[in-house]
Amino acid sequence: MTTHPLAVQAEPYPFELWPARCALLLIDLQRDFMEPGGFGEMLGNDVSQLRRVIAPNQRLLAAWRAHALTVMHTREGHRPDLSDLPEAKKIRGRGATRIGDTGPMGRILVRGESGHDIIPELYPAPSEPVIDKPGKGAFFATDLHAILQNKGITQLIVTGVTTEVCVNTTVREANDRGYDCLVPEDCVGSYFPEFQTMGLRMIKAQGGIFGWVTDSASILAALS
Ligand code: C5J
Repeated sequence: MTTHPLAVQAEPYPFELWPARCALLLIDLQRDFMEPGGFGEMLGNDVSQLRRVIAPNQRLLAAWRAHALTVMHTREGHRPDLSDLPEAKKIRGRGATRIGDTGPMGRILVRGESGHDIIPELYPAPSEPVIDKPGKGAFFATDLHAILQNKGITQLIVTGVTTEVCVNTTVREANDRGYDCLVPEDCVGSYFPEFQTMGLRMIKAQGGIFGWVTDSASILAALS
């Protein structure tokens, strides 16, 4: 597509975007985290903090699709028999409702349940790989790295929820595997405003220790 990188305004310094080598990776935009009436809200979280990422993600997704670039999605969840759920994860939090129990949109974080699926606004196209991950990081116990390598991908634009948990963990995992990660701040969300701020600051600290932070408008401007 391009013989030179596109400069994207970013922190701590401009990101050199090679579109054909850059996958848009949308993390865990699942109904149970995002929708009113889902498990996230049932736990007392304000889902509007996450829903504000929908529109900017739609714009980025539309651009990536229009340019026929690589798009991938992840979902956090477990097998119906919970055989891939560590006991430590299951009992963490001591909550009354746990992974595998029945929630408002089916069994919580169980593959195949409606709450586990991706929100309709950002639903994967049939050609876009969906990575089902049992952990917080998208590289742990998945074939994400193999698929990215086979596609010649060296850069990731990481979006989704939540900023401080699955987005941050995935960016760190990707960084250790040699990927350059760019995170658009309006496309990632946290239930907790202070974690949103700190989760982004951690990525771009110390000269970009885990990657770069930008916004969707800067990416779209570079691509246009
Ligand atoms: C994600 C979580 N996706 N917070 N999960 O961040 O448990």
